[in-house]
Amino acid sequence: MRVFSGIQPTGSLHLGNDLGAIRQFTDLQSRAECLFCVVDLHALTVPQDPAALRAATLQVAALYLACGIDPRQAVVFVQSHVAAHAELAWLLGCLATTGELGRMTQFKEKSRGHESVSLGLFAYPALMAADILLYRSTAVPVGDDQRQHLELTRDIAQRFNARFGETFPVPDAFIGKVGARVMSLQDPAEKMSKSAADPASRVELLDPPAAVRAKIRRAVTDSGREVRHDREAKPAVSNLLEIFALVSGEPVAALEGRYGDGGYGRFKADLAEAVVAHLEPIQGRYRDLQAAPDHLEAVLADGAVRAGALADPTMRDVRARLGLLPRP
Ligand code: AQP
Repeated sequence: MRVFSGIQPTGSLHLGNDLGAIRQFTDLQSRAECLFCVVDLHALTVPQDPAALRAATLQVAALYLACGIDPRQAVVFVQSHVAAHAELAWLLGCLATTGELGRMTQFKEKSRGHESVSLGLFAYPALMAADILLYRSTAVPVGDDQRQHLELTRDIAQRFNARFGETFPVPDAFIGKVGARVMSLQDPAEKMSKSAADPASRVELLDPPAAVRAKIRRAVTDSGREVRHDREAKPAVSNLLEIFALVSGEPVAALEGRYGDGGYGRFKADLAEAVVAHLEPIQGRYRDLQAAPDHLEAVLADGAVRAGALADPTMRDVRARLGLLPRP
């Protein structure tokens, strides 16, 4: 199994990124060949401040390590350091159609209300397909929101193989059962997101304990006082229960049993402490990495070399199959 996944440096990582994606990365790294990427080219599909993008790219990479990704096991690198991502995105973009790209929910949501958006935002799924197929990846751990993009990657891989001969494995999405869709603390109908306007909607991995406690105290709940998991009738409380289960390791049923109809006050206070305890070691390791920036730089330099070496043979093969002349 070869695993590829990435996170955009579009803001500060939150519990959704951690529980939906990074947790799966750390689970997989000891039993598969893994590549984990900071997808900075994806971030450019919406306007970015250059200094903020640079800082966020390093921050995501540091948080990968702080959350437990081990660069001796997994290849950790920055997307723009391997130029083949952009080249393959162009080639695969010539196989994707405007009809299928226009149907992508993320494109519709991010372009809503704008008269015109970047070509990059429209072509985002072709770049994502390139990221994955460049390494002939077979499994892609992602949150549920990326399911549709992954389906398109599979279609593009199959189309390429059918036209030009068997080149790419058709990758499978690797989506966790719980945590695949962590919802906003302010609106359980919306996913928790880095770029949502209200910072109270998410717990960021680098939030200090006081901020975590305040955000969870202010999190919306449902009517009634019963702590029960029911996504339909109690979407807000169900979301909090899932977060609690994931950060504490206790099953949802055990938490329901403990808090039952005792109201939301004690439940939220204990949830806040469980989240603070979950984040504390991550933040400690993050501070250590900040204190030794050379280490992170070396990890990313090594990652770029290792990723480039895996990408080269794919690109040689793809160019030849498409009819491009070999490079002189
Ligand atoms: N709320 C979430 N619950 C579970 N998983 C999530 N992921 C994101 N939000 C949640 C997963 O995290 C990985 C990285 O996501 P991304 O940064 O590439 O982009 P995204 O999915 O668009 O995440 P955000 O936070 O909402 O970013 P912005 O606001 O920039 O668009 C992916 O595996 C994703 O599924």
